[in-house]
Amino acid sequence: MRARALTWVALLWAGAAGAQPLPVLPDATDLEPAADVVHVALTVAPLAAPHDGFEYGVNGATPGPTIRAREGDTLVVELTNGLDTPTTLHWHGLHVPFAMDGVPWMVAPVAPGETFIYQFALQQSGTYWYHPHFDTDRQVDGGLYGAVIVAPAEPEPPAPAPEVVETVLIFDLPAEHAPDGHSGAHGRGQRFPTWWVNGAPTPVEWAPAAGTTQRLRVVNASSTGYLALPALPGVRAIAGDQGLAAAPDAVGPWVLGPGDRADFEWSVGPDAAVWAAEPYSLNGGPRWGDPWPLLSVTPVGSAAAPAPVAWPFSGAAPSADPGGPTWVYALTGSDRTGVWFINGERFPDVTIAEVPQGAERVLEVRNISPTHHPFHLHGHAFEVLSVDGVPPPHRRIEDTIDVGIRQTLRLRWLADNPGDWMAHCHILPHAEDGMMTVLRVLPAP
Ligand SMILES: [Cu+2]
Repeated sequence: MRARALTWVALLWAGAAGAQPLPVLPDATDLEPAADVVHVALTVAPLAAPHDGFEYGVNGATPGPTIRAREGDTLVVELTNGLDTPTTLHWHGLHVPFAMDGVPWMVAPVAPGETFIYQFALQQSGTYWYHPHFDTDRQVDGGLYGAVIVAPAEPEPPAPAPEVVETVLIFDLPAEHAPDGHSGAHGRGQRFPTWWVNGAPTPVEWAPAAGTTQRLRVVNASSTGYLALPALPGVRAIAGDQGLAAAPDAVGPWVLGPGDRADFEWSVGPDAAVWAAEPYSLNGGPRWGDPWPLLSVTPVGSAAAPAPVAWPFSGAAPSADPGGPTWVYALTGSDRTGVWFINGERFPDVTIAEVPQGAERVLEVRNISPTHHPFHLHGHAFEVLSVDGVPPPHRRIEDTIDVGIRQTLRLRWLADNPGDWMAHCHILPHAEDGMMTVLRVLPAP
C-alpha cells in the first residue's frame, strides 16, 4: 500500500511538472462551397501508433476533427470504414432521421472498406458529439469520437457583445474497456482516474488571455467515468445537452456522466487557477480521495476579468407535470453479475413501446440498481420534469441525464421523430450487457 501511495505522489508531481499545453482540436475541412451545406470526409481506422489504450482514430487522430456547422445547414458526412470490423457513426443528441442514426437496428452497419454517406438537416444548436454505435464499448473506448458544434441560426449572444473565444474540451478515461468484454471491472478508469483531454493526459496547461471571455464546450466521451467539475471564480455553466440553458448556473459542482455535455463561460482575469475533478464514482457519487487536476490555468497578461456576457437566457420555468400517459423504465442489474436490465428485459430481447408521431409521453425512469446510469434517448430531447418529485429550478432540456442510485426521474417527451429509437444507459459496458430498449414512433398517416 505504501509503495502505491508513493507512486501516486510521484505521478501527480511528474504530471504537474511536465504538463503539456492543452491541445487544440482541428476543425473538419468543409469540402462544399455552398454556404448552407457542410460536407466532411471522415475515415475511421487503427491509429498508426496506438498508445495508452487508444487504438483507433478519425482521420488519423483521437479525438477526431470537430465538425462545425450552423442551425439549418445540411450536414453531409462521408464515413469510410478503415477498420477490420463493421462500424457506424451516431450523432449523439441531434434529431436526425432514423436511417441516419447510426444504430445497427434494421439498418446495416458500414462494412470494412466501405463508404457510407450520412446526410441530414441540423435542427438544433449546441454541443454534440459523434461516435460509433457498433461494438460501441470497444470502439468508443478505443478513441473513435469527435465533437459536433452547431451555432444558432441567430448570433448568440446578440450583438453588440464581447468576442467570445471558443474551445472544445473532450474528456475521456482511456482503457476502460475490459479485454474480455465483460463489464464486471466497470472500467479501469474508475480505479485509476487518469482523465485525458483532447488527446493529452491531464493536467494540461491552458493559457487564455486575461480580460477575455472563453466558452468551454465540454464533452464527456468516457464510457464509465463521471466528470465532477467544481465551481471556480469567474466560471458558470451556460448550456447543457441541447444548447443554451434557461438560466446560468455558477454554483456547481457540475457532474457530467458518460455522453453528457455542458458549456462553461469563463471570464478570465489575471489569477492562475487549477480546475480539478472532484472524486466521483458511478457506484455512489462523491467519494473519498484527492481532486484530480485537469486544467492548470495561467492567464497571459494582467487585464481584469470581463463582465458576464448577456446571453439570451429564456428564464423559462419548468413545465408542470401533466401526469397522464406514463411509460415506466425500471433500471436493474449489478456489476457483480455483469447483467443489466430495463424493465426486466435485455436488449435485443425487448418489448417495443409504440407511440404515434406528435404524441407526448412522460417517461418515468426508476433506478433500483446499485450504480448510477446516464439515461440517453436517441433522435429526441426531453424535458426534465422532476428528480425524486422535485422540479428543476428552470426549464431543463436534455438528451442524456444521470439517474442516481434509487432516484426516480420524470421526463416529458414529445415523440416527433418517426423511427425506432434506442433508449439506453450511456455507461457503455452496461448498454452492451443489456441496458438498452427501443421506443417506436409511428409516422403520422
Ligand atoms: Cu448503466
